[in-house]
Amino acid sequence: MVQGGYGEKFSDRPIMTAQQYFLEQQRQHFPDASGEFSWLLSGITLATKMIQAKVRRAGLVDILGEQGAVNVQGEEQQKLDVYANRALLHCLGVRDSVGVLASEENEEPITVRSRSANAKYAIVFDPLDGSSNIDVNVSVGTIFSILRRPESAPTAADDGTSDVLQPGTTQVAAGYVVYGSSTILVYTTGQGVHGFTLDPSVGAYVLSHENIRIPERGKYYSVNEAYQDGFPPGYRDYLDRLRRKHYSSRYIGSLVADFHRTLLRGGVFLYPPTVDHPTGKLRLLYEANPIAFIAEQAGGSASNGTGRVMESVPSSIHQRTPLIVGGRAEMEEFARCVEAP
Ligand code: AHM
Ligand code: MG
Repeated sequence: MVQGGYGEKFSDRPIMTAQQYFLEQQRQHFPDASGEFSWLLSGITLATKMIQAKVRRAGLVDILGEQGAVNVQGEEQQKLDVYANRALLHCLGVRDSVGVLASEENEEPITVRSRSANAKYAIVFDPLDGSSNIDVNVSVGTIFSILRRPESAPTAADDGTSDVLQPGTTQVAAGYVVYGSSTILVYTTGQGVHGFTLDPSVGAYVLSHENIRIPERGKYYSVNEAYQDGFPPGYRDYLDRLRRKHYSSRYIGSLVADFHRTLLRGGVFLYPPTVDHPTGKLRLLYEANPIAFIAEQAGGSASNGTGRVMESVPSSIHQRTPLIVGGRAEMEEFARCVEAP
């Protein structure tokens, strides 16, 4: 799956940067597109390069630890959370096609451009997912989802909320970046899932994983088993069945990293309802929906415990949801155990 390479010897395949790939895909699938969408995506690549540069220097510069504030979720903000949020707001806020930005770190959406005809998109994001892992050198990431703003006329009370309260099925693009052993950007615009590894020596995301497909069956399940006694019975039964089939387990505690492994190696990731989080912990708009879009585009699926995650109609920006996402075999078994036992 890994493409070409250009170490000592250039491969025959041309080096393809993320930017070139966006433009190429647009030319192929939307020949009349203006190119503004690719320009918008370049805001994400720029911001995530800035974030990864800070992550790579964590421990050397004063960026580790708590900021001293609590975010809208009631969680301690880390300095890197705050930096990552600012980088994305800055890099995306200056793109003309962006009208609204909504972040895990901000209570309300931010309208950067009122109803200008060009400002067609709303972007929701988790600037730094897995923050509890920052201080201990474990992978963290950024997750984003891009929506087209509805064309209906704005109301007086319109603060951008209606722009982002859309089901995941309306996403135009979604992706994530994992700041792991290398930095990788994975995204979809509904034309398959593609991965680009950051080459730090040239500062470019280079195509490394074209058309990723999630294996039909994997060998890992990924869940926080410490909460198992509080899972609904169907989930406990499901995990028992996987264990009887000799699945092994992996859990990092950073959704992006746990999902990235699941995407490449197969298996299933679950964050079920728990005693502390009866409606699940993960956020529908900027965690579950983008991950679900990528999983579906790679041949897998994602459930909220009762049906397809992307069909959930959101009623608030920071709404939580259970999330079960994985390959075909594991999701079919999940449907038999939990969705329609
Ligand atoms: P965050 O966005 O504040 O970092 O929280 C979300 C994270 C996910 O990355 C991860 O899957 C989950 O929380 C881990 O939660 P837990 O520690 O309860 O297992
Ligand atoms: Mg998160």
